Amino acid sequence: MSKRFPYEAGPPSGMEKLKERSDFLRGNLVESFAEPLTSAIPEEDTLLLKFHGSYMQDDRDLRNERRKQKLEPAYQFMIRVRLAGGITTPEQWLTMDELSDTYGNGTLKMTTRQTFQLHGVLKWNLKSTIQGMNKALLDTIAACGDVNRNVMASVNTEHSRYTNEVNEWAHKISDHLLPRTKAYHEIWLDEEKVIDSKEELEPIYGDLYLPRKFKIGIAVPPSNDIDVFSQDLGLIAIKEEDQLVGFNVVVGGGMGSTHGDKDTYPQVGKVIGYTPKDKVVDVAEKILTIQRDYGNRSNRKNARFKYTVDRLGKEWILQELNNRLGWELEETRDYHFDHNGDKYGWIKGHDGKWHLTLYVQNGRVADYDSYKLKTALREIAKVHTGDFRMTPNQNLIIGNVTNYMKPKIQKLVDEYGLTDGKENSALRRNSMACVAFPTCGLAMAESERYLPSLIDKVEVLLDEAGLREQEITIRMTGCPNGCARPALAEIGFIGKAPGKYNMYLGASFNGDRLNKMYKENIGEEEILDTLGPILKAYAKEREEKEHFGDYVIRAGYVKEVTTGLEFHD
Ligand code: SRM
Ligand code: SF4
Repeated sequence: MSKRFPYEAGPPSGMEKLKERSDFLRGNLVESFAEPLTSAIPEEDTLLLKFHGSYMQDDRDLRNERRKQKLEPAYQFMIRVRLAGGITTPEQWLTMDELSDTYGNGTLKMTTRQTFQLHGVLKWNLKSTIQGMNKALLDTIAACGDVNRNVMASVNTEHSRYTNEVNEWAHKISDHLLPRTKAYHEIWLDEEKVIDSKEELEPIYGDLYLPRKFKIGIAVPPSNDIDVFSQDLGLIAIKEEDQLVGFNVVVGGGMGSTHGDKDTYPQVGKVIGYTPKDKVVDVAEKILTIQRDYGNRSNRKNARFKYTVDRLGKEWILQELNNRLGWELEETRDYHFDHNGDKYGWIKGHDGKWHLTLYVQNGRVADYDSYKLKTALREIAKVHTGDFRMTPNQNLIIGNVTNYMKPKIQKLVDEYGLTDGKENSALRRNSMACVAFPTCGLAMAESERYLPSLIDKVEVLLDEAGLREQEITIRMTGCPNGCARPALAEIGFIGKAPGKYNMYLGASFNGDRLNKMYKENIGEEEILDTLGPILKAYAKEREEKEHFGDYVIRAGYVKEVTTGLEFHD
């Protein structure tokens, strides 16, 4: 690979070479999926498959048993839908529901970036699954891979006037930054192979795409539900006289790190200016191309835009952006965030339509013994005339319900006992956990399957301290990649080994400050022994309206982290 970019950190990584020879993400995917002798595909193809929205995984619960029986691991595929802004129609919901039963493991996972994932799809069924989605006008292109991922958009229904328009902007940005290769259509949808001129094929990305994944999200203050400071490119909607006028631009956030490697860290994005709304697509493109040209293509652990921004400085990024735009970003406009969680229950939108935010534990839509959530949502989808909105906190909004339909939806909600979470502690309502075991190949500890039972026990401590209704954010991940954005939780847990977690405290309630490690590698007993006294002290000593994350800093439990560079100190 010849020198193509202004910045070279070293020899290109293997992934760069693979992208280059992949013929615009085709690789040998067709042949590998046709191979009948194994339920797996070769490693190189697993890497390219990500750009098509799917990961090869194996059921980790079965690994040891299968090894003993000398069987290959129980290979299966996870598939993620591309869904900017997280809104689907009832018909699309029904399609996903059906596909999860026909080809998946019978559950739907609503992700921390507002989309669906199916787990447990077998190699032989992946194409049919994608074709099934296609019939419902859903696709999975660029849901994963070194490209712009799902663009998030606030679903804060209290400010529905803006969230609807913001959702449209999320779509415009997403569409503009979509890879143009026809590989997806050929491989999965059997469309004729198109011979394009290579220069025209990927005008924004080029054939090497980006050095790493790239994430964009749009927040509508005062809600920071999308965690705007965790995005590679965050946009903060600015309103004037009841109109959306533009966006503040935030660059270089991210959550992932590697245990024990101080060169990797979570980071909060930096606000660099303001763009009028009609120029935001151009701004997004130009920022993405700065990362394309200056990102680290040698070491994937340091390849995210946050490292590019920290290496070059936000002033340099702004200057380069202005040069590429041919005009200058304006001064940052005032904004204020007061929370990064969801608001539950019925809320009336500006146009008189209703939105019901339901609490869905860790985004897993399934039928449980005494809680038939999946069936209930299917029945609602059959009659619902509005939409479904997946929130950035893994919850679900039954959106755009008319006055006429509201009692009908409420009847189904009551019949199935669906919850808006109000009977839970405020801590549980503000909780998130990533998938982790058994599907995630990178998990070091349980997350989604464990956090609910840990919260049961923390709720006892909260009751003792009189804090059941105190809003505190708690998030857990099974490894430091940070898929549930744990570094932005007032109480964060990051898995280290089975049953062991690092515990972090001190992030802000509105998602603008990172937390800091308080205890390393502790199990449940120590977690509870540690948290109990701190919660009690908080209940006794807190100042009026003081949030838990602010209190633990004031009381000296942890130091304030103002930049990710201090995260490991
Ligand atoms: Fe993630 C990798 C699940 C949001 C940072 N993430 C993975 C993989 C694909 C594991 C793998 O590479 O083999 C996980 C699949 C598990 C499974 O079985 O489904 C996975 N990530 C998820 C989801 C499903 C978690 C969830 O419970 O909702 C989220 C899907 C989002 C989506 O719809 O697109 C998810 N991942 C995130 C977020 C949160 C966000 O984007 O707002 C982050 C932190 C933000 C960031 O990117 O900095 C995140 N995931 C990562 C990383 C670390 C990336 C880094 O550069 O630091 C990895 C590992 C990697 O890329 O090498 C990863
Ligand atoms: Fe897997 Fe780690 Fe992401 Fe959790 S944080 S889903 S364990 S990669």
